[in-house]
Amino acid sequence: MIGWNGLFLRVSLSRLKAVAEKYGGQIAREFLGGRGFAIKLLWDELKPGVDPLSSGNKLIFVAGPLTGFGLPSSGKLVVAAKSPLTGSYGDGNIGTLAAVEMRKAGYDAVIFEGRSKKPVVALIRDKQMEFLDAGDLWGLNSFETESFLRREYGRTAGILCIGPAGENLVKFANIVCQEGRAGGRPGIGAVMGSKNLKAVIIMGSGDLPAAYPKELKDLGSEGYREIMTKPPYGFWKRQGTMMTVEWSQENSVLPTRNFSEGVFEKAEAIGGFPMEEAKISQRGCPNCNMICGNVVKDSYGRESELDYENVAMLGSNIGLGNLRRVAVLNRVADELGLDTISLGNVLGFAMEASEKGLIEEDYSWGKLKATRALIEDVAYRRGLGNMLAEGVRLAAKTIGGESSRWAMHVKGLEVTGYDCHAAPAMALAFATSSIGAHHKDAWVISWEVQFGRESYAEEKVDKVIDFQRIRGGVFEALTVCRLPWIELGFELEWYTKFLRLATGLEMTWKDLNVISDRIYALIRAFWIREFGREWSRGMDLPPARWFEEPLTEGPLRGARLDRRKYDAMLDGYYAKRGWDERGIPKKQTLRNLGLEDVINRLGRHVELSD
Ligand code: PTT
Ligand code: SF4
Repeated sequence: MIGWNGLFLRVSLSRLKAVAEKYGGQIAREFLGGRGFAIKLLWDELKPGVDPLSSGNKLIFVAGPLTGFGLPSSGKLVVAAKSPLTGSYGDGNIGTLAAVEMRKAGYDAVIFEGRSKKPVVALIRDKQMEFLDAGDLWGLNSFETESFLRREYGRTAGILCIGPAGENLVKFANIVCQEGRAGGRPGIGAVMGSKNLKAVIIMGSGDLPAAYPKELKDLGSEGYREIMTKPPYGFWKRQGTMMTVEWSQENSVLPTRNFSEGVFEKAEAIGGFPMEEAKISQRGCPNCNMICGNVVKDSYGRESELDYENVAMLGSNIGLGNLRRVAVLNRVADELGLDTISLGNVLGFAMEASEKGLIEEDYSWGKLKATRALIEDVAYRRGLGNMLAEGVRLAAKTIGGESSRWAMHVKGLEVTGYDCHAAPAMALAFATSSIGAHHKDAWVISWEVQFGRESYAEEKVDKVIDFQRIRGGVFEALTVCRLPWIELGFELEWYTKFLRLATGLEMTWKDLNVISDRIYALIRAFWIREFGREWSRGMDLPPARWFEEPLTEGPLRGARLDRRKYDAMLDGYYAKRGWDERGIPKKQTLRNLGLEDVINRLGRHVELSD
């Protein structure tokens, strides 16, 4: 096995011990890395029904076979665990030096098990492992924690940490690094907090093994040059994902006031162009020459790194039309270690509940001071904040009434920044994504706008699956950034070439798609195992609001999803995936994907179709 290190580091936080563990080439060939390894480990090792915030859950940091080589946008890491927000498989993809350092330290993954009695920092320095007392760090925000550790370990150490939200087990707490990279939307930061693990520092000094090192290096350099020749490169460097604000507004998909509308009257004030005026610098992930983190000064003069999702969810979705104020909320979310997307959802939900008189507290749309205070209440679990800290699904259960109709989530994970009243394919993508409502697996909205919004044609189902294979499967398993491909048109063939030179394996995209389908089927099996007889195809539905309440503003006024046509689309989706009418993989499908062992184990929880 070359390209992979062939080693996992298994860390017991209960015993404060770590062992390096070899793994075989078969898992590498069948699951590649990243999300593939994460689901394989969680499926094999977690007890079904384990409480995600108990010591029985495992927190996995895992890279892919391209991570750490000098290849375009390859400094990313998958962070995964059973999610406390959804109750099933959860992960995120974070740009971090820790990805590169972990691979140079000789590991492809670090698996944290158990729970430390006291707060600790795990320090991995090549093959040495230490546990540092984190008593003084507990309670600090993520920026303070990182800067404290950097003073000791320097600029090049890989550092991942949690803020107070992770410590307080907020169900959508994430992991933060480099003052603005953040990942693990489905509460992976809360899992880290439940283990009393405040931060992880990784420093590696080894060389990564490659099948053809010189050729790989040369092709990497060529790839970097190629990226710079792509026509959208210049504009991308100026705006990054922020260009999407104007696009979403033009196409009536900008989430507005808790996804009740797709256009926002103050969109112009929070878009890519005002961002350019406010921009003071740019940051990004390691090994990337198209860095896209736009740093602006917020209303208080503090730095805040903006991406589209942050602005859509903490701007239009809560009725806030001032970029520097949005930047205030984004900065606070980063410091506290809260996922901005779920946060924007629970805030929008609370504002709507307040407007409708379902809660006593007065939270009007778009008020900076009150919203900021509410965000802190969420992180510290005070008052209404404590209820919102459970995520929008549970908050709606608590409030009751009709509120679950406009609690914007799928399977418990809050919807990301695209309104789908008039976007059936994107709604299907959210509904069938492997972790709940995230666009990462299949961002089909831009394609759908060109194809035609009204249609529920088979091509849409094909496109969702196609994207899930490429993005949710291959990019997440390789753990490289998908933005060079999707935003600049950096061709997919580069990745099969990189993989061959790194690992010696000749794989076509057809081969990679099979790996992808295996990963997707295993993640689905994990969901079914966790929910057992409670599982139903109703879990693959987008939020009720998109079916029931038409848009009242903008060019698509009157639009809403059609339930009957959506159901037909979902049937088509299941059939193409080889899943039955409940959305459960059939025995033959599992066999075809080399997942025979899953048949028996899953069969104990639900009846499987042939
Ligand atoms: C990702 C999700 C996104 S998706 C954004 S903005 W985006 C939000 N960013 C947050 C943030 O910032 N602070 C915070 N406290 N919470 C945040 N939550 C939200 O998290 C991110 C980039 C982006 S910016 C995107 S689309 C792409 N995502 C990729 C992916 O998922 N896979 C992949 N192979 N490549 C990707 N490239 C791009 O990476 P999650 P990052 Mg992210 C301030 O974490 O859980 O996956 O959710 O990690 O390093 O910040 O890079 O318009
Ligand atoms: Fe990170 Fe952006 Fe570069 Fe992707 S394009 S690797 S998200 S800086």
